[in-house]
Amino acid sequence: MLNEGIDRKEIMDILEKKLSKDFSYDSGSILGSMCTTAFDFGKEVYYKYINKNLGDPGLFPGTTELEKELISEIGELYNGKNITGSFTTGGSESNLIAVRIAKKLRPDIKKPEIILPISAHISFDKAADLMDVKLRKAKLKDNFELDLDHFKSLINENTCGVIGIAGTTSLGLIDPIERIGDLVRDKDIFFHVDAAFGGFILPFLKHLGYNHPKWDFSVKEVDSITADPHKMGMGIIPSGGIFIRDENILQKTGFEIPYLAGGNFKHLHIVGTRTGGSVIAFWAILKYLGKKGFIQIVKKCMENTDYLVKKIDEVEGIKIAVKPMMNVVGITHENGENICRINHKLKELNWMLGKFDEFNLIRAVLMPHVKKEHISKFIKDLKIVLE
Ligand code: 0PR
Repeated sequence: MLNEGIDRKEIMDILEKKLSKDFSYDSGSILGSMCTTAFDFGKEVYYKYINKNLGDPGLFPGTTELEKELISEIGELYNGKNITGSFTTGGSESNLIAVRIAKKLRPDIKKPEIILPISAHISFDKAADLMDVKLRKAKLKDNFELDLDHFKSLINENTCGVIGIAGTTSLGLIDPIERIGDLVRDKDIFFHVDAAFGGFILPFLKHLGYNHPKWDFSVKEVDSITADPHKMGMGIIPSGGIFIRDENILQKTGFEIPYLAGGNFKHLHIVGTRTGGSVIAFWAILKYLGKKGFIQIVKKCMENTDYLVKKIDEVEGIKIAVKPMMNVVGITHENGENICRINHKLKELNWMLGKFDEFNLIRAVLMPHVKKEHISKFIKDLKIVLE
């Protein structure tokens, strides 16, 4: 029942008590999340501009301009020119938007199909379910690489879109984006890259000497990219992004909203009212950290990734599933035994990792909040659990 109102202090005490059940990033317990603590300065900016609503851009032309500027700047980071797009609630919304665009651009296909790797995120299943699109999933090889021959064999006259992933949810791997591009060259098939996780690490890994394959707008067949500030961008939860090459997509496929106080406009979103605060916060985070700041953060994450890999190598009976391409480490049994069974024991010791039964692995994500001492402690507990 709603009461007569209680004072702030009491409310804060109640909240502290209730929320003490939550896991915290800085405890190191959260070893399997793709989110992290937002960058401090971003929080300050977010709080200041928390009332901005990009769902009615005519009322907030300043915020709208800032969003455009940010999209274009990130588009350049992804080797694109005049890239358009928008900030979303996260990777799921961005992927839903991409599937919808792929479908809308091909009204001639009565039973539209999308080809994607089996390792793709569940948001594509949601999109397919909601939009009545059929997904055709390509197999992976034993080394978790996409089986491109199988992928190719799934393309047919009903294909309206193909998906590649730059930073898979389970292992942080990058699909052969250029080779997928070859398969759809000069075909009227929309090519979307899901870099929800990879989008704010891959551009900086390059500067640390990692020689990863091309995954962005430098592959000229790539039509759109998902990249999430609330993952490796250290942005406010929730904030995702969709980046689109063709500036006419909005005109061609957007929803028109004619009655708003700020005036008529078109958008691609699932949601209506939309946070401007987290977009402004991300603008501030990118400006503040710059390339140099991000490279520093990414460098630490990769040092910790290498440290975990080295420590796993020293533990008998287990191994890494595959050499990491970014800060995601899959751990599996050396002899093929079920590793997922130990996950609940790790949870009892407060270690929260991801678990992927279909690939027989548990997943650690070395986000900026994970420190070397957390990894050492984790390895100790892992040894105990394995015994
Ligand atoms: N695309 C990829 C490649 C993803 O890994 C994810 C989410 C998404 C899209 C969807 O993003 P949103 O969750 O922003 O809609 N990957 C994580 C996952 O499902 C999300 C996550 C985040 C999971 C924090 C756990 C966690 O603690 O594993």
